[in-house]
Amino acid sequence: MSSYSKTLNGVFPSVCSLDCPDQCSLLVHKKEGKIVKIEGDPNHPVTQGNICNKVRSMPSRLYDEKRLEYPMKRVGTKGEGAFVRIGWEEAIDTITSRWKDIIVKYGPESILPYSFYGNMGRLNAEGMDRRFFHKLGASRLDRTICQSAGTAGYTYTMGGSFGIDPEDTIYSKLIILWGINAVSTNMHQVIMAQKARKNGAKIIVIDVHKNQTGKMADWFIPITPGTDAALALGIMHVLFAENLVDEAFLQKYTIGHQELRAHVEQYDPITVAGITGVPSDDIYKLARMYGKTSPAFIRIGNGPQHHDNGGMCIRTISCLPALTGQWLLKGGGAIKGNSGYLAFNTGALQRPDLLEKKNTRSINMNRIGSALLELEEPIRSMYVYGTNPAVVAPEGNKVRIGLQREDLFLVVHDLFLTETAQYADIVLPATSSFENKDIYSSYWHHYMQIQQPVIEPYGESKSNVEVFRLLAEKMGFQDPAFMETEDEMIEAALDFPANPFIKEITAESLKKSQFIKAKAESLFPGRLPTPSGKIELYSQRMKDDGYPPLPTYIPFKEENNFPFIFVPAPNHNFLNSTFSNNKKHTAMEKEPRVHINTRDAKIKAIEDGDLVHIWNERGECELKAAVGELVLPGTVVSQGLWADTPGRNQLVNSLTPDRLSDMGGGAVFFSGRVNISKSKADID
Ligand SMILES: Nc1nc2c(c(=O)[nH]1)N[C@H]1C(S)=C(S)[C@@H](COP(=O)(O)OP(=O)(O)OC[C@H]3O[C@@H](n4cnc5c(=O)[nH]c(N)nc54)[C@H](O)[C@@H]3O)O[C@H]1N2
Ligand SMILES: Nc1nc2c(c(=O)[nH]1)N[C@H]1C(S)=C(S)[C@@H](COP(=O)(O)OP(=O)(O)OC[C@H]3O[C@@H](n4cnc5c(=O)[nH]c(N)nc54)[C@H](O)[C@@H]3O)O[C@H]1N2
Ligand SMILES: [Mo]
Repeated sequence: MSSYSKTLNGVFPSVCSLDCPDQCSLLVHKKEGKIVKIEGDPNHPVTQGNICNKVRSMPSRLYDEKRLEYPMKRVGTKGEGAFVRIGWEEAIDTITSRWKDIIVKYGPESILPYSFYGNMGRLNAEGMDRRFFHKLGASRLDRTICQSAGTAGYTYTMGGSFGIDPEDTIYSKLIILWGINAVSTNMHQVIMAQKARKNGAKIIVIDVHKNQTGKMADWFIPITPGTDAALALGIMHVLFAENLVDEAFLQKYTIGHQELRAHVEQYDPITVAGITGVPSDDIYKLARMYGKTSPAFIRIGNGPQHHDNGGMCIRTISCLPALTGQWLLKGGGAIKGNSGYLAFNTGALQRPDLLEKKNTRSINMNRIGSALLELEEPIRSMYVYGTNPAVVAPEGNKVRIGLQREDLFLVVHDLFLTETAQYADIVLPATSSFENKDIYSSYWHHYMQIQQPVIEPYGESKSNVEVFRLLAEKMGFQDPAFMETEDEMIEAALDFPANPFIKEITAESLKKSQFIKAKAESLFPGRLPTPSGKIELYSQRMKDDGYPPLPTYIPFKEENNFPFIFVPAPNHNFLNSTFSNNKKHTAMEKEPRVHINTRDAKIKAIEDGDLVHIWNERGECELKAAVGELVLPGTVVSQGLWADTPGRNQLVNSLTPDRLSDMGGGAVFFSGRVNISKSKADID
């Protein structure tokens, strides 16, 4: 049991556990033992006292009447959602005895852990759970739903998740928010961009949707989905053609610039305009602005990499700062992800050595529907925690049919009876992060933070760490790894001489300071973790892996002939599907809508506010039409992963494909095509 603060009233330092780059430092106000208010910590150099609406309203989620209080077992048919209360002992007994049975009959690989970062705490998201499933010998899960395509692409160019310090972006003179809805998803980047703007910087947003972020830009550039690599190559074409490149930087810190110069000749602005929908004059203007303004900063978002060609797209965009030598300037360069600076000892935390069979099968989480339905060696049991695949995973209809399999023993551990939990045989109640001890490392800023438990566990809920300890004990696992306390796990994770940047970050120093910055050095001069040690404009490693070695535009995979590319992006007031079941948050977000261009709406006889059907061969859903000029013709955009609502089909992921992106086994949520009609009768 982790001990929590017994002080009933007061203000406690805390961390936001949500899967968000900002990873805010919080001050939690407690009254009579309950959290009554959450605000941003004014002392944290990035948070600076500002937090989003979602987390300011978090107390209403923590004490939502629907919050799970005790374990339950299914009594009705699968998916019906009928459960009765049981005790923890029965729950743990049932799970372990079913698993022992399954292991004897079918082997441990017929059990699959299925998790993501509903809580970013390292011990709870990827600590004791990993140890447990390694020891069990369960199938491994390829956790690729979020940023893996882009990370793979960025890594080919830059060697790892290393960009610039976001705190330096206040010095930028040109800021390109590229495929990131930062107003909603990275608000502190926007605050810094606005500071830079006060000092004369211009903000450019490149997106398929003029959302809140596009609206605050000095220049919004709409683009056809999945064509950003072509735009980046068009910029490179102009930079080389007009001698706007930094030859000295290219010579010293990159390889392949001569090959790149010849290669981008084919991407002239007229050709690129034809691919991207960005007028050639704008491509010239953008390239010249980028070539002539220093320091220039590109914040690379997640949108462009959720595509068939997402890896190559990010690989291509990440070549740009090198062309004009931006990396040498404070506030120049790019950020795709920065988790490299806070790398910790995953070996000690996750203990992969406990997995005996080294060639244990691995299942890509993006293909969970197909995996549940089609694997020759079936998944007989799945244990879901920190994620809600019935809503967030692609090919949603397949996922739900898979979850409904009578012969699948499904356990779900969550704070709520999520859409996924509705299909469970056993439901376990989870503590919120405010009830746990954990450490947090951001994938955008450079701070590591500690969470000390602020409140007592809600009802009978338990943390992921605690549940896996109980499961280990009942499975008879003797390894001391399963008896470690949270403090010991933190010490093990932070003991990592391989990353000198975190040398001064220890369990002790974190307890004292709450957050500590990685002692990162600037990337240049220095050796990058690429094979050559330089920025790889030409990548031999890509060639060896079967990709074009130079940045290249690759069109989408062919699918159906439906007229629209469908981009079901996140919204402002939810965090993926989290908050979609909390009244306060849904009230702020109102209702799910699909943005469609006026021209397309006219052809389809759709008016603003109409309830429209969206469909393809994978599924259908219905959303309210928002008609206007916020998206280009041929593209439709929805926002948010909405909870199931009786009488409405709002499952946007029933339409998304579960094929994998070009790199990293990533998800391609935004590369599917759909048709739209005003009434359901028009579908046939
Ligand atoms: N409020 C809120 N914040 C969040 C989340 C949330 O759900 N809600 N989710 C969190 C998580 S897990 C993540 S990964 C991040 C994601 O946050 P972001 O990095 O912002 O990524 P997305 O919101 O997926 O997409 C960003 C933008 O890409 C656009 N887009 C889609 N396809 C393309 C394309 O081909 N080209 C270009 N240029 N733009 C394109 C979309 O319209 C969208 O505006 O946010 C985190 N923060
Ligand atoms: N159409 C479409 N689909 C998408 C995306 C998109 O942009 N469009 N974005 C994708 C991306 S980038 C991501 S990252 C995924 C994210 O998808 P998920 O990882 O599924 O994220 P959430 O929907 O927030 O669900 C997290 C769940 O974890 C639970 N949880 C929180 N803390 C704990 C804990 O400590 N223990 C346990 N056991 N449970 C906990 C929450 O209650 C919640 O139900 O969605 C992907 N799906
Ligand atoms: Mo994500």
